[in-house]
Amino acid sequence: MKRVLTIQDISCLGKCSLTVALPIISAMGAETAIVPTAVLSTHTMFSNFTFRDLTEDMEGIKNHWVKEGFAFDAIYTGYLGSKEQVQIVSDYFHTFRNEHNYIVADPAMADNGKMYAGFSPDFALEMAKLCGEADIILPNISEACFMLNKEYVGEDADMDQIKALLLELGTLGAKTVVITGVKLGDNRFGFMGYDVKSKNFFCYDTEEIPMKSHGTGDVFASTFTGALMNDFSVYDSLKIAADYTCACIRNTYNDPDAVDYAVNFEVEIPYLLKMIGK
Ligand code: PXL
Repeated sequence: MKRVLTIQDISCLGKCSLTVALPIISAMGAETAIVPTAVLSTHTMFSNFTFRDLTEDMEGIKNHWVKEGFAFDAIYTGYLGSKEQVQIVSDYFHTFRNEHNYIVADPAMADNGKMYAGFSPDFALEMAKLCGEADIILPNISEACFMLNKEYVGEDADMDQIKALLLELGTLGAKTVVITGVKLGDNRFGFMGYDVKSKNFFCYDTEEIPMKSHGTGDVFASTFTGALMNDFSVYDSLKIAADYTCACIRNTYNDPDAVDYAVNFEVEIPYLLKMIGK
């Protein structure tokens, strides 16, 4: 069985980060090891959330695993709580990178042109360095702009603006750079990417559901990592992630009882498994 290491927070209630990554990657048939970076009562869109920083535990976990000789088929990082944690995650990359594994970095830190609570723009520059050490990066438009220290281009950025961002992201060091949440025509929505070595751009779109929700970036990145672990190519894994994320948003949009802080990813897991032939 393939083994994924995912490094991100536990938001105890809120259906994001580890409470999304664990069920999705497990359902897709890969073992998931975790390094929790912090424990929060909820994600940071709620007011007055608690936050327990777990930085102190991160090195000890790594050192124990080195002694045990553990290896990972993918390392997937999401929300990190501080610049110090970014540095420790970089050490994880150096320690566990090998010729066969994938390093996937989702620089979860901003949306709609604004950094999440508690982050300042200089955090994004640190995150950009970490993204340079990954194989594949998955920022949204806001995160791409913050990492490049550029003015926010807006959610309606056109393909030329996104291509310019991708070219610049491509200089950071990752092999494949992808921007998620891109408008790709009337009522179409998806991702655009750039393969640095071949200099090829690519994109894929799904129906645009007129609803913004929380945790969709985590659903996308977890599904992408899970699909890679099922031996799909990078592009096919991105497509599977886009189709599943779209289904989750659609389901939530059509559910009058849905919560307003996350998507109904649970009920679409059978669809996801069908897409990957399980
Ligand atoms: O979904 C990304 C995410 C992860 N973790 C925490 C968050 C968010 C988004 O707001 O607040 C703690």
